[in-house]
Amino acid sequence: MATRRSFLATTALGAAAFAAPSLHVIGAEPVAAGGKHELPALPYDPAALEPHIDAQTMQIHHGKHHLAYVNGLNKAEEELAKARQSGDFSMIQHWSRQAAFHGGGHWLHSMFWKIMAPPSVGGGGEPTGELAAAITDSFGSFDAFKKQFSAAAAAVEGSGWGLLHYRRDDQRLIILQAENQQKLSSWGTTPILGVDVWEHAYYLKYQNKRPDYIAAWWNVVNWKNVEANLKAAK
Ligand code: MN3
Repeated sequence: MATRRSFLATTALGAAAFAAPSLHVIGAEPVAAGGKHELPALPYDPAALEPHIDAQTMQIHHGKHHLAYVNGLNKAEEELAKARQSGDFSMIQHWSRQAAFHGGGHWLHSMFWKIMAPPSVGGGGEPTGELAAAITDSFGSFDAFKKQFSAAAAAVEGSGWGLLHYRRDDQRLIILQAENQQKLSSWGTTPILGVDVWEHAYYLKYQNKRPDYIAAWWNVVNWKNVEANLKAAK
């Protein structure tokens, strides 16, 4: 990425792009030289989202769980490269599944950190501008959207995510669930907001009370970055 940034900084077009909201707000950062995926840094201190999300949860979630998805994705891609070299595809089912699971985890967590912010620097409240208009168009009102999203996230069976997607075909926002990191996906849609409802995201502070965690999570949503995601998805 350093190479790309250096390149962009030296061109007029790059200077304009660099001043705009991050081109990589959504999902995973571009892979570094050598083609390996890397754990992105948290954009704030692990304690910054307290009291809504506690520091220890953030440290374990980012430093252990997200890292495991990065490593798992790299491993799956290495094994698929080996299979292409050897011509032995006997494990193709396994490594394809691993690539989807860990790739989904890396992408969604990379988005998740960026769509949150401490309330003191803009987290929480309600969206404005283009995003607010899109939510009203698609769901009737922000309140109706919030209720549907909260209900969908709370009702995910087992581990997964509540996700707001932008669908290019009809320019609408839709709410979907994901089980694990990748099941129940649709096509032609891009997630722009997500809440992680795996137990590792809330168990230390909220125990079994997933709806309480979701209710608190709204206080740290970074609507400016969600709006940037919407613009990037278009
Ligand atoms: Mn997680």
